[in-house]
Amino acid sequence: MVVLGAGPAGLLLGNLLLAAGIDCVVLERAARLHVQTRARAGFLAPNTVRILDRHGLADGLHRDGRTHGTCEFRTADGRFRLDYGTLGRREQHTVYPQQNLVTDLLTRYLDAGGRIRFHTEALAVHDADGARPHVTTREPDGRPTRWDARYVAGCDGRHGAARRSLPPGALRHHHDLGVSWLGLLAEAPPSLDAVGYAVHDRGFAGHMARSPQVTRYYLECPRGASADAWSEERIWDELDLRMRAAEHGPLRRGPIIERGVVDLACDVVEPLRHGSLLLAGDAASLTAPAAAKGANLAVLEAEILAGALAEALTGGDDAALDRYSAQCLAYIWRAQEFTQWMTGLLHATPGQDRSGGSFFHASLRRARLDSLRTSRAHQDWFAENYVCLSYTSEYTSAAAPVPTVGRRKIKKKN
Ligand code: RFL
Repeated sequence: MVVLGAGPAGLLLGNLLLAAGIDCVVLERAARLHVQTRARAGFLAPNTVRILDRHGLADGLHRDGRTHGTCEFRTADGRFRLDYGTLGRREQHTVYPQQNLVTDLLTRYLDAGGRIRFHTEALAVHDADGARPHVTTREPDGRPTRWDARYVAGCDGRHGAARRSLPPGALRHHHDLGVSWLGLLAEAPPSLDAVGYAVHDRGFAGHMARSPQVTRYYLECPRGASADAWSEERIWDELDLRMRAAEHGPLRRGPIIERGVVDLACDVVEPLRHGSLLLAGDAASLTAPAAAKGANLAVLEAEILAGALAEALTGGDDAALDRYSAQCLAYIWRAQEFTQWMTGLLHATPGQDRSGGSFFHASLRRARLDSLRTSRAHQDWFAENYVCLSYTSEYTSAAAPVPTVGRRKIKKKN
């Protein structure tokens, strides 16, 4: 079994396969240090925590993570807070930086004897529909190498080899949200005890805690803008303006330690299985960061895939693998739908500035925010979708049982 990519999806899958006694190797293009320090997600859904708990992989997040259940919207009409942890299903996020989760998963995988090759770039997956599936790689010294495998898990993100190797018939539903964000990490404590969403005529601004020392900020910026064009002073002044610091209190400034422009886009590959090649995580679908779904989907899909692979490889039963794609796509489309809604809530719709469109759409957005501020039913709906991936009876009843790390090992057959 070959797993491409050592992100949350690939490393959780590696741990679960190892626990099932399935021989696997993880191939990772980047260096170990890069993988362990890449700052991205931070808001883990309760279902993600439950999955990691189920497999004994949540010690780090219980030790160092913090639960979080409030968000604040700031608009020209004032501000309001939603204690989403007390609404809907009454569940909270756990704030735990993705690089810490990746480090935990990698450490456990290596401690359990897992094989991983860093600096090894997968070039392509071959013969996924045939009798001799294999992966070709470029080794650290530049040599091409071939890895034969019964199954290949494509967990190598949106630009990885798995996506490039899809057969011509595979569908890629791509949707450009038409908005770009300057994503920033500031070496500064959070300025609010809530996720902050500022809706402003100059564009969206966001505030999200990562740790007591580091905070993520976002600034909507024009498409094609360069991250380096923004001086630190300009960034903080713009954040102050859009977050309405003069009215609601100052932001705690600090050096900007990371910056990059993200063009908000969503896409979904369909189906997620092509013979021996199975996609999970960002390789399967990309969600814009507005609703913090990407890492959570990656963990959910890795667990479902691990169970299905264990049944196929140790029990000789492919039924769960056959269901894998449809099962995950149900969650993916729900996450996409909410992300789309959330993106619409936070931005003016680009390209609608002509013929009074901008006023019309700004007014719709205002009405939507007002409904969220005043309607308990709307708030419950928001909380449920914000914090959860939809729980369907399908997942709880029909998912293949998943081997548990640190518990009884399933005997390996092949
Ligand atoms: P990853 O984490 O991208 O890992 C893929 C790995 O594959 C390697 N790779 C290859 N290896 C071998 N051969 C090749 N040809 C390869 N090509 C690539 C890469 O080096 C990498 O190590 O994918 P995975 O595991 O699917 O995990 C997905 C998540 O990383 C992603 O969805 C989230 O970070 C999205 N996201 C968020 N998700 C949340 O659930 N909550 C959040 O709060 C949240 N915040 C964010 C985010 C993404 C962001 N970016 C990247 C736009 C904030 C930001 C700024």
